[in-house]
Amino acid sequence: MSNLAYDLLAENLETQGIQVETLKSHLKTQHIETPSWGYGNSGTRFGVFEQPGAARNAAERLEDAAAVHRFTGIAPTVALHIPWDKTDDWSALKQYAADVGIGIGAINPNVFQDQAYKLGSVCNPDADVRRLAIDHILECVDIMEKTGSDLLSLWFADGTNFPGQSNFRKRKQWMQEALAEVYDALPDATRMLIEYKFFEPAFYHTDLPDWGTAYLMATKLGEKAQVLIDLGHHPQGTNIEFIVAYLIDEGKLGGFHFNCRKYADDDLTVGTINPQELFLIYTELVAAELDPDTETDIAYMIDQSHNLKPKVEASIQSVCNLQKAYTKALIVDREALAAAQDTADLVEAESILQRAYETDVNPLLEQVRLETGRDPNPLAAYRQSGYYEKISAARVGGESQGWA
Ligand code: PSV
Ligand code: MN
Repeated sequence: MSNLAYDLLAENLETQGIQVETLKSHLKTQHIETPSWGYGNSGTRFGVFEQPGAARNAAERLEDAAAVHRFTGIAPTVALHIPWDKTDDWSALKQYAADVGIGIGAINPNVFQDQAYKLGSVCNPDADVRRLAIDHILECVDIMEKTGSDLLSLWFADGTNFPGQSNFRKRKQWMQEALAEVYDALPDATRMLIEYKFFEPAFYHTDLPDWGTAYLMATKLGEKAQVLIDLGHHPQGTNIEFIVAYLIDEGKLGGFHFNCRKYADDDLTVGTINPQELFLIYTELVAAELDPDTETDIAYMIDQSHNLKPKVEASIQSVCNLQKAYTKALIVDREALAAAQDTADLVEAESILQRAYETDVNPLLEQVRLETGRDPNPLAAYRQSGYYEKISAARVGGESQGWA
């Protein structure tokens, strides 16, 4: 069946020298990982509002991630957080994931919630606590082997709240020692991603506050260690696309945590308030993807907790926003942009980006979904599917294992 809007867009793109079949093949292989913790009840430090149908355990979180993949077609894996998703039978959980149609992605150790970590984990002045934290991360390396995951995603809440509280240089060395021990335990063909965050939960200093400190650690460790950028973890106004380009050029960009920071961390759905920033970030990512001389292996993950929106819907919406940003970055006229940059034609260079950003790519995305056997409108199809009603009726009572 011919779709007029798609035909017109395709014709328009072809006239601009873009091969639509190649473009569609990029879109069909896009891979966004959703977080298991986005499917369970969560909240702010002021409270947690429970939702009907919220996933209570790892199995239910896998089911929801699989539902997001069924409707979007580009979210085939889910990240796990340990101990929130801990089980005593990993092979059964792995099999269940395969049964419901989802793969297990990054393993995230949790060295921030236990009482022992009140003054930090791998940078805690108490050697016993540092040992506890390292042992937990090593347990997660073991879980990687049991689940077939090839990514260990590390974030440390370590920092201090008061001047004089702790010795910065000792803490730096403890961080290095801990990461080195974990690095040595990593199985072949796996990677460690080091995430930074400039503040919270500590407010005086943070041990890995920015891409530079994470980069330094990753560089000291070796090839298997790379930096993870979480969009929510920068001061206001930071040019994240520049950090992306810089780390790619150094071969050190390993992964992303997508979300939207309005005030702090993962406040909102990726691409809601900052769609242009997201597009500019993707413009750098796509530039590397299309460059035969640049090698990248970047894990694209969402890191959001959906406190008010229905969780599966919010995840579908997030995945679709990322799909749109990627598409717009793929239709940037790269040759014309390079020419405008070479001749310092500032107005033309910006206009080229603007033209791509302002293009309505929805007809193309609808076509791609049809060609991959999905409904052209994932959110509407999900709403009609009855999944939400089914989980709301089935998931009543019981203990919740996780954040809340
Ligand atoms: C911390 O704010 C963070 O971004 C880390 O990635 C954690 O693993 C995640 O959020 C969940 O708390
Ligand atoms: Mn994160």
